[in-house]
Amino acid sequence: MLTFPDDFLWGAATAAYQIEGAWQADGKGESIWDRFSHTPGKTRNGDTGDVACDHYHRWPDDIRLMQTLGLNAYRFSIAWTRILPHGRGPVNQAGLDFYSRLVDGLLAAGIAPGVTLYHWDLPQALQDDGGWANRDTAAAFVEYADAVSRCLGDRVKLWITHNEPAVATWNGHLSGEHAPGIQDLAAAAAVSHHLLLSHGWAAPILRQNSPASEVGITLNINWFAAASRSAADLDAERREDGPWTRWFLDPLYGRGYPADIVADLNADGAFPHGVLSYVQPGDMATIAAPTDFLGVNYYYRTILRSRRMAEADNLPPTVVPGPRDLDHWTEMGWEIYPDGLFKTLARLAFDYQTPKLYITENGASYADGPGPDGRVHDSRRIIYLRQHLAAAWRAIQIGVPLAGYFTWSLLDNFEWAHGYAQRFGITWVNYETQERIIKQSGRWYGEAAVNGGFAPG
Ligand code: IFM
Repeated sequence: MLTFPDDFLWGAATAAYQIEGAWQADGKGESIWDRFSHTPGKTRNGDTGDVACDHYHRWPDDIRLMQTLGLNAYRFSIAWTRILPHGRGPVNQAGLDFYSRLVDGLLAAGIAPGVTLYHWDLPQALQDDGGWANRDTAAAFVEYADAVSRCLGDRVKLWITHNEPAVATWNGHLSGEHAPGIQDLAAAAAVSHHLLLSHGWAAPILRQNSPASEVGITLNINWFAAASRSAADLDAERREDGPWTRWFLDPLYGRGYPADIVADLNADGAFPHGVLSYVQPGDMATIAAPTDFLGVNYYYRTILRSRRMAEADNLPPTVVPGPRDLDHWTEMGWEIYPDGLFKTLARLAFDYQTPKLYITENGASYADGPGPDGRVHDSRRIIYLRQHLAAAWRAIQIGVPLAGYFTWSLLDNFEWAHGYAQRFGITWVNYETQERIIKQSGRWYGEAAVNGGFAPG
């Protein structure tokens, strides 16, 4: 039996835009994801989060689902536009009431609420003023954090300021595959800084309004590995891990922005005034103020091979393709590599000396739906969860301060640019009828939660 600590959090995670629907209900304003998904060609099949899992109306059922599973924690995000429809200004009480009812419902069910304040759905009104590239947006975030934590601060256990700022930065402002769909390296760099700055500014407010809670941030940290020990391949690894991981981790842990990546970016020619021209005195200390925990979203490994034929070449590294069978890769095309979770947790604990860690997301996309018996036999997801939880358990054995695990996701949901084509849930959702069916993986995970561990498979 792999037994976890008694107070370990066994949870599931979701995000507002991916499950709530009700995109215009009760005074909610428009977000950048509303605008983006309503723009033709931006998401697969033109899918939107307009209805999604209709969680806005079905949340009592979804709490019952978690109770049936035996979970003791739930991580969800708040839609900024329900609270401040235009980003700042008067509070929309109906929006706050919705989350207040949800939190009360969770507590009544014995489930600890963990709130993410920003899971990518910026108010469109703030985007119209420059979005995260504009420093004022960080100040608006503080107003929003204050309004939410004044209301929920007496009941929330975990506050996560941001979810995966790297994705909001690079996918939203460099590749443009996510909202707001911008492709501008200089803007992206400023966005990353303002996201981190807003975290640093909001953390003390959250602490003040919610003294009994823990405050942190969630980063997506996957495992990057060089295809060989050659200098060129090691450099390819550095060039991926740098912007995706160290660019965010290093400032948060007092190391400043990594000098090698600053140099790479400067070499790009996109920064006439230098890469860090948007950094003001005091910012780095604000960003590095200690937090209670770091949230880690881990999914896969990427193996990198250099394409540089000569030192002067500036070709981006290439990803080494794998066999792509579904026993080794999920339907997202992500390699299954549980050891990467173990190594990531060890890296964070031993290199960055993080005080406490939560795995705030981990899971797999497989399309399995109900079989003739009405059940969803998603055995590959069970294997994925078992292997990753075993890696987490091993990390605890070597001294990593891991305090909880939230699987992604409680429900199948809107997977951003992939629309509804990718299903990550431990609960299957029929998007026509909104019926929910707990998958076999959900049953397995629930049993592990209730027993505080599981037999190694
Ligand atoms: O669905 C996303 C989530 O919103 C953020 N982390 C990764 C998940 C799967 O892609």
